[in-house]
Amino acid sequence: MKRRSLLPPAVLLLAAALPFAARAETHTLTMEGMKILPATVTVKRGDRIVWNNKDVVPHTATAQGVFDSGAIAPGKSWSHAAPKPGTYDYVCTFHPGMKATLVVQ
Ligand SMILES: [Cu+2]
Repeated sequence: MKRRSLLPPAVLLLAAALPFAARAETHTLTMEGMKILPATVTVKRGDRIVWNNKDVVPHTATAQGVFDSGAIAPGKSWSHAAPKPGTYDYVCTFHPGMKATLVVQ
C-alpha cells in the first residue's frame, strides 16, 4: 500500500516558510527631540523597522527613491520592511537636520 502524507500541501508550504519568517526581526526607532535614535541601525533584509514619533510635531523617514513614510503624526508610528542590502542615508523632509542611516545586510 502506498504511503501518503497526512498534511495537505498548504500546511507543508507554511512549515517551509516558517524558519525564514521566524528570523525576521523588528527594530524600533524613536523620533524624539528632533532626532532619530539610534541614528544608525543595522538590520537584515526582510526585517521590519518601526519609527515611533514621540515629538509634538510630525516627522518623516525619507530615503529618496527608496522609502518615504510621509508625515508621521505625533504619537504615531510607521513601519517598513528593510529594502535590499545597502546603506541608506535618510532624513525627515520637514527637518533636514534630522538625519539617520539604515544599513541593510
Ligand atoms: Cu521632522
